[in-house]
Amino acid sequence: MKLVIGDKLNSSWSMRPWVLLRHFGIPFEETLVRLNRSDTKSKILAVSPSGKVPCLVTDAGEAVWESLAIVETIAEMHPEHAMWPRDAAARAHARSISAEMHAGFADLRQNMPMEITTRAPGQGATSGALANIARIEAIWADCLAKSGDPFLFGEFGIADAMFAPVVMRFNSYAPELSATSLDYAKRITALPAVAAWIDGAREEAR
Ligand SMILES: N[C@@H](CCC(=O)N[C@@H](CS)C(=O)NCC(=O)O)C(=O)O
Repeated sequence: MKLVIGDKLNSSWSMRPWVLLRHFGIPFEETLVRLNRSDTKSKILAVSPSGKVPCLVTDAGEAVWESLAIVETIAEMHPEHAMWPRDAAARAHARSISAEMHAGFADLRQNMPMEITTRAPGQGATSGALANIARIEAIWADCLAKSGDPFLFGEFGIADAMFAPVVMRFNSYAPELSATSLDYAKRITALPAVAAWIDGAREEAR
């Protein structure tokens, strides 16, 4: 199975399935397409009909695109791992917040882009971005209160992978956060799979 991704420095969508596969120790081949180059589009279109990364290419040669569809497919291929919570109500909740992340938070994305090595506290703190952050903090606080830590639904899973790039944004732009959010962000940053992605991004920045 092959995962086609963009630059680790700033391809927030690519980070999600990559971290998920890496965390659960699922073997995959990585193909990295450098973004914003003259040949970027043609290279991506050679595998991904949407012209976007990430794109998963299964062993049967089927392309799966859109990060949420990719993580759903990975979960279906590996039922031995609880990538979604086993409990039906928790699973519905995890799916809701993952879909909310996938479809929303445009102000945060636009004003605080994922640039892993950037440290610019206070930058991008528009009212729209701060409203998005308030909603994200409410989601995290609710999930963590119910799960009792360390991750949104107890063990690390798809919902956490969906929010991992948000943590990278928080690390860069340091918005004011609750202690609960800061602790969760620290746990995500320290997760070996996330640390490996960050290392890859730092390599790219050299
Ligand atoms: N909704 C898509 C977004 C994918 C996306 O916007 N990918 C960006 C990189 S992070 C991309 O492929 N950009 C290259 C281009 O548009 O040429 C997903 O969830 O996968």
